[in-house]
Amino acid sequence: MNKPCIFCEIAAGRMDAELIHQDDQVVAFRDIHPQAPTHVLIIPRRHIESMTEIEAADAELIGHMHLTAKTLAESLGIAETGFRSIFNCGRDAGQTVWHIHLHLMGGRSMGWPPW
Ligand code: DGP
Repeated sequence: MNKPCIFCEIAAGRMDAELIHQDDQVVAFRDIHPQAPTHVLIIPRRHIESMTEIEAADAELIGHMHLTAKTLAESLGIAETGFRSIFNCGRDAGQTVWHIHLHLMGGRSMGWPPW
């Protein structure tokens, strides 16, 4: 039997996570291995494996994920100093969890490009 998707489990409340926000479309929670003082993941409730799978009908959902990142950046106090919001897509980008997630990171200065 396939293992259940961990992010589907978190979205359904069957697996613990430090939730920051939830609504009918998305859930946001703290990353278990934070790479910045503030590191939150914003996921859709609906299982979508990767950004290569999104379709035109998902435009509103993806927009909502970005608007949620902006709102959370403000409420978490990283909007003024700056933050990064990233989707990793596929192996070369380092995607390890196959349920799309928008990383929201801030609270330290970051380099570019991200190696
Ligand atoms: P990515 O490399 O873009 O696929 O990022 C996956 C992120 O998910 C990584 O930063 C660690 C985080 N993560 C993996 N498993 C869990 C978990 O069970 N709980 C939480 N809160 N975060 C997780």
